[in-house]
Amino acid sequence: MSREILSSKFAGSMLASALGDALGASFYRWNRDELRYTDDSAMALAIAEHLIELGGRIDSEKLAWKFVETYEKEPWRGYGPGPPRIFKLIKRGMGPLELDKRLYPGGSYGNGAAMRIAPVGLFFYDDFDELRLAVVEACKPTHNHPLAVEGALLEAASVARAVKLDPMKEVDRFDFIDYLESLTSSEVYLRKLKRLGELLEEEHSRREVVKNLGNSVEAFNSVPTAIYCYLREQDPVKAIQAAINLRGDMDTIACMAAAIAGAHRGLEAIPERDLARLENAAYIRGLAERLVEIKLGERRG
Ligand code: RVK
Ligand code: MG
Repeated sequence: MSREILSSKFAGSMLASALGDALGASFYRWNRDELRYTDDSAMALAIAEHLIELGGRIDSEKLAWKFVETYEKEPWRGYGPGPPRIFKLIKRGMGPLELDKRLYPGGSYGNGAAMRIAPVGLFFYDDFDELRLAVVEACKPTHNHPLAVEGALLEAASVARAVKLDPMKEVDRFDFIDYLESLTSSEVYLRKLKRLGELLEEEHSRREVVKNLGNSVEAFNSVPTAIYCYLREQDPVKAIQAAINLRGDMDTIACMAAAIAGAHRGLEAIPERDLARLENAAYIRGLAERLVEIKLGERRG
């Protein structure tokens, strides 16, 4: 793949996911001129900055502190209930890892790990073993339930797979689902991956899609839904619209669906007029480009 295409895919994924997050979050707001993203993108950008600072590695302890710093700068971004409580415990010296296990039995299975994982999927797109290790590290500060980690792995692996696709061609949906099935062992994800393949075969009502795949904050009720929206539409803006139509935790589902679609189609698939309204778009694009430079060995962290 040419450098130009890789660069377009990294930028396309990070900007589309922030756009999906912001459009999903602005749905109920009267002022839709300004597109403001939420905790999903704030944390994804923190991971991207962390990868850049460490020259292409994830260190879970340092990342936990990075999340604390990111939260303290902008606590109003709309975080889920768990992370702010975890950040307080870390500040009190109780951490910095796996404190979600004090809040939820077995740790959190919220979608908060999957929603922020796209930069990991991009950076490790060509090495699945590295990707898997980096996903586990990126989950440790806040989401240690196996279903959260598996959801984050499925999202990251989807982004990675999409980077490898020809931006001008349609994805083979069933090949994509087979690949994801080969990565997961848990009953709920296997069942939902199978079901989403069936749902893609014909038109279904919103109610039926939500009933089968879910649209709520648990990883297993949103990651398969995001993959469904991507595979159905394949274009970032249409995938975002499909996710918003499902309501529920639509900012996060749109964010995750668009991260995959943007990695497939690249920056060119995102309309300029939307990017012009997205806060920090130039900064996000710059981060994506620095990730490419580190990936290609053009610069160190
Ligand atoms: C508003 C039982 C569990 C659980 C477990 C449930 C923000 C809890 C973000 C918990 C994201 C919720 C979204 C979210 C999620 C998790 N047993 N219930 N073991 N583990 N839950 O608090 O960062 O939007 O009801 O870790 O994953 O943008 O409150 O939050 O879309 O899942 O919230 O889990 O964020 P948390 P999160
Ligand atoms: Mg959010």
